[in-house]
Amino acid sequence: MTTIKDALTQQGCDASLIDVIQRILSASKDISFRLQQGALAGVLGSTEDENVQGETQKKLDVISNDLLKDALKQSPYVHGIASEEEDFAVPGNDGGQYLVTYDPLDGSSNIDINVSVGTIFSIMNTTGNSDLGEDFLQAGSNQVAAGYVLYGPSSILVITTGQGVSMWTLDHTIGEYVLTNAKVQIPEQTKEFAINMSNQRFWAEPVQNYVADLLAGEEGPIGKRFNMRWVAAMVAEVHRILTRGGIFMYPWDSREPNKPGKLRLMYEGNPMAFLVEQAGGLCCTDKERMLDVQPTEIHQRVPVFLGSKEEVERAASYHNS
Ligand code: AFP
Repeated sequence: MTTIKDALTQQGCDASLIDVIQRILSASKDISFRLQQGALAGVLGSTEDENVQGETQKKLDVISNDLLKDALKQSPYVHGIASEEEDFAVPGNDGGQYLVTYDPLDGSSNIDINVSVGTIFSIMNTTGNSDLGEDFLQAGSNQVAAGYVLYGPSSILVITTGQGVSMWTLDHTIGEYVLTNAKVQIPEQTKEFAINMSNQRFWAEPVQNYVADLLAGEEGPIGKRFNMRWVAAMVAEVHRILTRGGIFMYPWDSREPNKPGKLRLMYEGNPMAFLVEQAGGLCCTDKERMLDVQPTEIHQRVPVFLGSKEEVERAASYHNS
């Protein structure tokens, strides 16, 4: 049986990067178990606290964040950590080579209704910048690895180190991730889109026009009928798209006009963009390729359009016209 360590070694990853990834996976197994225990583990519901995003923290947000942070801080190879649940960058080991960003539990508003959530992670090299916060501000094209663990009916790891995308299912009988798809490819075309339609009146005109044309179906300019999905967990939407194609959008909207979108660049947009591009899809903002965005702050937000190549190109054309 191919282990994740074998696969990463075959992809040319050095032992230090494999150590970091294995620590993330170790924490993910603990998170998976606690989610499966659900109410029995006494971890459902919210805390009394808010994170830097101004969002109420679920108990499992905090638990998952601490599991990942504690695991990574024990690695001699981790230089720093940035998490959705941490206000500032967390120092690791001064001599470490890698910077790790993560969303410990994406989609956590799904926890209490027993719907899929996930851990999203991204790994870059330190630039040697003595200011740790500044060190993280690298374009997504600098990532050396990225992935997520989707905690659904099964727990599935999806990962890339720049040599394509592979999927691994957690076998709880042996406590290991087992290879279940060695080369993930996103279909270039799709008939499925994902967006939170309740925000329709707040979108910019190009998005209103594009989605209206999706809804117009066979009689509209796109000339085919579309289906819609919305799981309210980016990690589940991306997994569906990696599995059968589609387009996922979280655009800017006028509810909070000073924010470019809801999703965060460093631990949602960039890792998902790396995965989607490596699987033959596209990922962009309303202006540029996601992996080209030059970050200005760790928790910055971006509008996100990602998925099947033909459909993302079509959506981008509405912004260019
Ligand atoms: P939570 O982690 O607060 O549940 O937000 C999840 C998320 O960041 C992303 O995973 C979803 O795609 C998106 O927000 C859902 O946003 P809406 O609740 O506005 O639909």
